Amino acid sequence: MKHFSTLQKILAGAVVLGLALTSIYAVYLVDAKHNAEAAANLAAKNAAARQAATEAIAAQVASSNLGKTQAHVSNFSAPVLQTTVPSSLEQVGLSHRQQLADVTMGAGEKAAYEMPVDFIPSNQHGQTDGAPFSRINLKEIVAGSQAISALGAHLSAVASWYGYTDQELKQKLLSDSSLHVDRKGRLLNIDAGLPASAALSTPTSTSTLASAQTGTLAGSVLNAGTASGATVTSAPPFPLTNTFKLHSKANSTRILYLKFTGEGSKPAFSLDNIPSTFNDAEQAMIQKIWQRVTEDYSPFDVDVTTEKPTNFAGKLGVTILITPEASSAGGYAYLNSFTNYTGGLAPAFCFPNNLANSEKPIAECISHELGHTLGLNHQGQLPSTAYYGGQGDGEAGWAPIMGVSYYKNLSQWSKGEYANANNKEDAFAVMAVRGLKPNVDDVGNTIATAMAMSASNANGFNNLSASGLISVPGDVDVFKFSAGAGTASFTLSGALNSQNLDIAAQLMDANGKVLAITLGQVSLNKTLSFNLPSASTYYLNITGAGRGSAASTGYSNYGSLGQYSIVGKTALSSGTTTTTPSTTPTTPPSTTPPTPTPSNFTPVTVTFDARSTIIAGATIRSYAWNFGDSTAAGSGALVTHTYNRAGTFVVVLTITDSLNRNYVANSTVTIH
Ligand SMILES: [Ca+2]
Ligand SMILES: [Ca+2]
Ligand SMILES: [Ca+2]
Ligand SMILES: [Zn+2]
Repeated sequence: MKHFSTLQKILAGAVVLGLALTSIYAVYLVDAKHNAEAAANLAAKNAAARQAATEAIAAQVASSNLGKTQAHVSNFSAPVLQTTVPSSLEQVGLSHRQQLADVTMGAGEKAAYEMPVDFIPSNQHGQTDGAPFSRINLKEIVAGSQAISALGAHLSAVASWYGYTDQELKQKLLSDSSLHVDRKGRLLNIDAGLPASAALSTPTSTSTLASAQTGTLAGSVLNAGTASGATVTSAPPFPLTNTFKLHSKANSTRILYLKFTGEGSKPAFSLDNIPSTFNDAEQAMIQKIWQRVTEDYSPFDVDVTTEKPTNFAGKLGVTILITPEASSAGGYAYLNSFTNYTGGLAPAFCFPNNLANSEKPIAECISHELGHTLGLNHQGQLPSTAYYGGQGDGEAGWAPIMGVSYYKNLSQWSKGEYANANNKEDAFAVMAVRGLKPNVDDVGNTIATAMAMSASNANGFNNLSASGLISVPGDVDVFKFSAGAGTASFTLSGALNSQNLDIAAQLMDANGKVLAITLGQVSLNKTLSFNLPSASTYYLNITGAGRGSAASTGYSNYGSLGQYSIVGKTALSSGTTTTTPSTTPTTPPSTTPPTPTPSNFTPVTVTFDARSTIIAGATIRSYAWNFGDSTAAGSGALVTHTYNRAGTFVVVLTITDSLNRNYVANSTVTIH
């Protein structure tokens, strides 16, 4: 097939020098005039089709007179020929997002989503008495204007149950095609999934290596045959025996149960088509998904758990089922279904097979659907975007959880502060009505109520540590420590996986005078260093920061909440150290296994190699690398980059050729 003869490929590799190997990826470049046809091939709707297309292309390339060797590769993004250089992953994801509103499903298929008739979502006050639903009997689950006409005279009762005026409910139904009314008049959102073609543009756990693995690959690993030979294992954050015993706050009376084990005829979560058992990779992904959802809900007094609850007395909550399903939806949830917890059928679902079977989109889906169960509606943008895709770039690229957050690293709760937001409801106020309240503050907000950091005298230094939670906007956690004269340095880190907190810190003296602040650092995590003038007691304030313009480029501190840890080092203060905290935390310690501190982390240098790239009929003018950690862009066909912290990073390579055409590919790198 002659039209494939101009297909070329980029092989781009990652060689880790040091502790860990990261992902290997390749992308096929497509000559502009054949782009449409090749893109159609590569946008095949499932992995099998994509693999077949890949092999067909590779075979054509191999047999062409260009003499390129075939390389089998397992982790590459769909090629995207750009008309402009992408500034962010957002542009890569744009075409996918535009498909988000297009769930095509028959009424019969939707009927499978219906809850039993006795299920009552709570009303605008969080109550379930006096519901109108027993009087309503519609023919089928419907959306949009069909829903309005089907509800007919019942529309007012349904609207007022949910706290909307008639006009508001009509407007929601007409502007958000995901909003449905079931046969009993109950509202549910049926959300679109992630197209299979987007699968590899989002972080996955399939490209991670355990830090224990020390193998070093020399040279390019991207020659034929070697790419797929690089065995990659996914390290679980916790022992495998704990996979279904994870609790973020076991003693809470509020429950968010992430059910991966199936329900009735709905199979268990599975990546290997063997739903009866969970292999190591599946368990690792479950654990990491739990970490991500836990961070989104960490500000609240709620137990995010993978363990089936057994004691329901006096508890509010909801179960979300994570199960593969043959439909085009990514997930769905009944509005206000977070209510008296009974252990009954799940009113909320995520379908991993329609979420690229990948950690981040599955986790984002879970947090989003749980948001619906807590009363939250979609956050879109006027005039006609149902799901807002966010703004900003790189590590601090931001999206609202109730919009679509697959394509941005940082997902937070929002009150619609971005330009032209169609929904400015205060997410925390809405969730509070359902019974989800912020955690009691763990660390005092003032010098007078400061908590002493843990301190230990080792290696001639005073080693400090602390951890905590920013639980509401404006929460300040003040820590105190004693130190001698000399340099004091601190590393401030958010949750290890998918932090929501953009940390800010101030160092103060005993009089409250500010000595140093974190300012202008690109990372969500921060460092702080200062030469203390004398032996004394000092204070460190931690809070959540905004960044850029909440209207256009960044976010306010509204959703900049979450878990953090601090490690520090100072000169010894007159040979003694303080080890007793001055106050006892009012919140019992979480049963969450401790987050490893950054002090254990050794920077990892990664080599990216795109030297084998050829573009037919043109020469390559430039290579631009966005390493995904908010550091400066790299250039050249062969680059090295040092990651100074653990995390999963989306690496975007943009190539510009001599005809000013731009090509972009991306992959994820996970650093342990
Ligand atoms: Ca998040
Ligand atoms: Ca706090
Ligand atoms: Ca505080
Ligand atoms: Zn939704």
